[in-house]
Amino acid sequence: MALDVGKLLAGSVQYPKLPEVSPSYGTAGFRSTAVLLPCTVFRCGVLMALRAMHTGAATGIVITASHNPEQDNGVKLVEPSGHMLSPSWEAFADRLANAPDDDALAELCHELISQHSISIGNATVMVAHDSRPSAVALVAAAGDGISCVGATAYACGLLTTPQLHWMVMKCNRKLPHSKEDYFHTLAEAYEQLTAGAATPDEVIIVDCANGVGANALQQLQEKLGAKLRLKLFNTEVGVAGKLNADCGADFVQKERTGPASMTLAECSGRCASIDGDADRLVFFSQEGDTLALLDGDKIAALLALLVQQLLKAAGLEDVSLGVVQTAYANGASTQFLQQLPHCTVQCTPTGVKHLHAAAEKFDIGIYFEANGHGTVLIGKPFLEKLQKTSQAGGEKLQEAARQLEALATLSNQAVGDALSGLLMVEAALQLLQKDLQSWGALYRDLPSRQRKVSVRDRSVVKTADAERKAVSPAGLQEGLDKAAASVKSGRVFVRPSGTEDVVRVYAEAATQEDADGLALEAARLLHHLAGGTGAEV
Ligand code: G16
Repeated sequence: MALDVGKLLAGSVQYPKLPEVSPSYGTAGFRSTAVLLPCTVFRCGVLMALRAMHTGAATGIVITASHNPEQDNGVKLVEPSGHMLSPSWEAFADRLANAPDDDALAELCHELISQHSISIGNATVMVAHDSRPSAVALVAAAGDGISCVGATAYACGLLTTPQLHWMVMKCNRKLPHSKEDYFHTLAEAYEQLTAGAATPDEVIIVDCANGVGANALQQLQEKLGAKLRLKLFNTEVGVAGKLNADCGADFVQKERTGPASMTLAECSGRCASIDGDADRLVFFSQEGDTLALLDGDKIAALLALLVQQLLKAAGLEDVSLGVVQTAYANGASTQFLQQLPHCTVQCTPTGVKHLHAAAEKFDIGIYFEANGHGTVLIGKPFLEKLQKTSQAGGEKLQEAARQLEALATLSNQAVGDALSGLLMVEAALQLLQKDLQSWGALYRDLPSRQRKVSVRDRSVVKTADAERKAVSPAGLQEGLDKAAASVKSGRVFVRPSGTEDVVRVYAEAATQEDADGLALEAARLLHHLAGGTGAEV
């Protein structure tokens, strides 16, 4: 069948391309103020329909701007494997999003169709959305884009981002993949992994960012029953102005303070915080005046210890175990992981797509960004080995092998998932007999500081070496090196954000004062050399 150009163009005129808007595929898809997005989302519908036809499998779209403000929205694109859109298609996504509304759009589609020998025919794109008010219009735009090239949009409704990724992955593996199956699978795997361990006395307090994760956690709680008790805060889903407002994983991690709506007493329990689309997770507990933050780095360290304990018990220490981080990983966490036996530590650029690809190369790959985005990947060859172990050997060995299998089911194999992560952390704490204090004491974070700098055009800042070095503008890296060398244990880098129109600065040092000073100096330098806007930093 050929592409129906008339139908495509008739669809596209409903979502006109605004000349002043130049969308760019960033760290995790397209993101902007919601009112500017309908055209981009319509075209993402077209793209993911063609990707589904090309692969002969379902693809996915999630309408979400994650931790960003409520008035923003965005689109995350999901491969048939459940991973993020293949980077080899990103450039095309950009071209499609920026094409004018005329024959050029059809020509571009024809180029993609012929380049990949796509045969136009039936295909499915699964579409979900978070709780933003702009979701309805954008879901309709995606649906129109999907149907105008002849594919079917399967409306999955209000879901967490990782839930949709999981459903696409399971659907294409011809496994049960309903919303209900997701909760059932997680709860059952958690029960298997923790069988024999004492159920925690403590209630886990979860800050839900007033987002879709609140609904999802309620459903998960129903499945978990008394195995794990959750008390949910910030559950005003769909209430105007509440989403991510002074709460959620990004707020807690960046501001180093508990959510504004929670009392000090509530914040001093065993607390977790997720973000607006429930793909990030951090733990915290208020201790006197300070907030003990257990971020993605600490989660990776805890899960690495759990995996090592299970591998040892199963007699499988010869497998390759890797932990993948980004430049944002606290230097103390990297040092901690590097001294673990049989554990390789790797650094990639920011973005789950990079970490996931690197983690997949290990038998067991743990990846976490410091912001709490991550999961544990357990590869098929390893699982086959495990199944043999489960059938042979002594009782203890078999038990550990079964636990590793349960961990492989509990951890979302498609993408980082706050719900799955929460259960993995709780299971690890029980099996390693740790509480938040002893977990936090695994290593002591170096003091750090993050800042944002607005510049005229953030693309002038270019980086190399997994974003640890700035290669442009000229003189920036030399200035950063000099500043870092002037303080004890100083480390600093800058990188353009792929989700916000800012350049980010990260600095760490032996003291908080030095980390703050280093971040400020780097921000000033950046403002000066990269065309800073607004007041001098
Ligand atoms: C997204 C990505 C993350 C990334 C974050 C910030 O998270 O999925 O991998 O760390 O953006 O990226 P940047 O620093 O480029 O703005 P989320 O939770 O917003 O979808």
